[in-house]
Amino acid sequence: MIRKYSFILFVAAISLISCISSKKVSAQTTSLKETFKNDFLIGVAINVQQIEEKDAAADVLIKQQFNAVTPENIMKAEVIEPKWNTFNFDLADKLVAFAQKNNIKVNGHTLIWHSQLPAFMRHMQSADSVKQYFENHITTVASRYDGKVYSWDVVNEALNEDGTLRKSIFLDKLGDDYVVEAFRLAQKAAPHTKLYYNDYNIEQPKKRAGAIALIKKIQAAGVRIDGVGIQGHWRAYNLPLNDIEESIKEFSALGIEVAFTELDLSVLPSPFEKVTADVSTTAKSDSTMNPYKNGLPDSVAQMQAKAYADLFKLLLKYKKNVSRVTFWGVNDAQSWLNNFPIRGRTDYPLFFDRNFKPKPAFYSVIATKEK
Ligand code: 9MR
Repeated sequence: MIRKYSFILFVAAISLISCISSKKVSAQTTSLKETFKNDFLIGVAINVQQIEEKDAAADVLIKQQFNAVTPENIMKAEVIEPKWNTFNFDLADKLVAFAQKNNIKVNGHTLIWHSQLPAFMRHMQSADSVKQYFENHITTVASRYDGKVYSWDVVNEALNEDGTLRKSIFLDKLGDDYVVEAFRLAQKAAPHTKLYYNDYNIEQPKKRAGAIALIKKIQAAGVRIDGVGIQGHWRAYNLPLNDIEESIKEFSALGIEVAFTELDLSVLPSPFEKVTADVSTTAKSDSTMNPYKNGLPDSVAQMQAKAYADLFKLLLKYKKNVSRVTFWGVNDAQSWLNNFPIRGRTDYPLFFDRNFKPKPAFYSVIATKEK
């Protein structure tokens, strides 16, 4: 009897060990950054826990899989300059030290954005004050990290869907040229850092045309712009591959790099016909809007794997033009999409699941290189 039970225990222990180690081996044997090392950087957005190395499972993956990081929130204005001319560089300094130690490049996100502004900025009336803030913020932050940050999203999301400039405190108080001026200031403060314009939906024809006009305007002013960041918040079941290809061609023709800066492919139904990453957008939920709260069906995981593989095949075709592909979060649990545009859903947009285990999308993308 005792022998029988010990055998059962033994078998259970062996299968547990092999289960744990097979999970580990599969995560360790293949690495995205190794696989694509001759093609483009592979980045990931990281949060405070991850910067401070307090998230052990994420820490392993970040170091093993990625050679670029973007701070998901901590370099945004409300965090880094919470009070007028009072800067808090603690977390950004930690991020830079973490990246240096692990031979990872940092993309600074972001110097000028209409959203997540410090409270003191939101109701500023005088154009002079906005100008002072604008110059001081860009100069102080960009110069502190010159060369330590590999690239900056100098301006984020300045465009409307029709390609015109978005209404914001900067447009309102500084006028049409504020984007050019942001790049001029960044160029002066950070001569050793690449300068990018970053936005969502700029693969779409109208918004893309607006981005091209903006980039041309910066170039015509004799100001440096090194690249454009297409955010890449898309839906796995509706990936705009043709628009993405057209965008790579058209942006590259301007002599700049193209990066995919915030990639995630949602598998959830959207309450909107058009995709948006505008963080102020919200929608109400109903039972049809959260179909996979108990797990991701294999058919959906496979559909997503195919979409990611199709995307990477295209990016490999244009590897000379594509500088970096950054995922917006380490694993599905971290994704902003669990709360956007409907709060409290369960989305699965990334390569690693809630147990940090690689999903079919991870393997299908690795396979695009295995021929
Ligand atoms: O992922 C970020 C989330 O944690 C923040 O709450 C949100 C607030 O604005 O910003 C998210 O990141 C955004 C990025 O900075 C700019 N493009 C859209 C991203 C997703 O909203």
